[in-house]
Amino acid sequence: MTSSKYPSHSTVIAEPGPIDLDWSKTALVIIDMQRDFMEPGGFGETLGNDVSQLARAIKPIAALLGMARDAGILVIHTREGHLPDLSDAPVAKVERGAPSLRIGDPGPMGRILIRGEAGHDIIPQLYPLDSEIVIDKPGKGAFYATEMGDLLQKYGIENLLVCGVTTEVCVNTTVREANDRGYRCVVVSDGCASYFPEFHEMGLKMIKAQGGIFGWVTDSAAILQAISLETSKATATAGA
Ligand code: TIU
Repeated sequence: MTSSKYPSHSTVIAEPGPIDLDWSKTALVIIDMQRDFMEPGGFGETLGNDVSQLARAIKPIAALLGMARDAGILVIHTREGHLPDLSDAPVAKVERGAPSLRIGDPGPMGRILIRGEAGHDIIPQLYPLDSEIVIDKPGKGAFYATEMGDLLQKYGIENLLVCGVTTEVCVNTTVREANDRGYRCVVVSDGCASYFPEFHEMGLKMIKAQGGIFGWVTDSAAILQAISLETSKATATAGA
């Protein structure tokens, strides 16, 4: 937190219960909001998916991103993708299923899911600032074969606000990896989306069930409200 206009911590209404977040120890993690998943002609569509299902997550994430930038909360973007020579792409992943184009094949946005190609880039609406961290990951989880763990330690992060796509694949995998490493994960329901609405619902339920077996689930309004409520309280106290 670099701005005194925002509180140092807030209680966020969530399921299975409220959670108090120290914003200086919290990072906003935006998973794989890449053209390859969000736009026609990319990896998501080559797998047979209706990519329009994911667009609903953009606005809520943009609101959180604006808040985080304003408040000085650490922002981490991730991108799933592979090196041009595919040396970090397991054959078992490349050969999976019957996509119309495989990882590495040339598509309308460049080679499918390859670093440096247009399709691999983050969508313009949520484009990272030069100052923000971008983690390139070869897997579904943000910790596997990346610098994620070291970075979170370096910044003293204990809590993750997680959003992005898709709910049941890269968001869930990342939350499970983070939970095992001791991070409190708060997943933003309207900031996540899936090609399968029923998987989105169940993906969120799995996280918050059993007393929050992997973490908490909230929505973007609850986070924004928690911050603004605390801000107005602080303003009222300062003015009293
Ligand atoms: N296919 C699908 O739902 N997701 C992925 O392959 N990667 C991410 O979730 N980012």
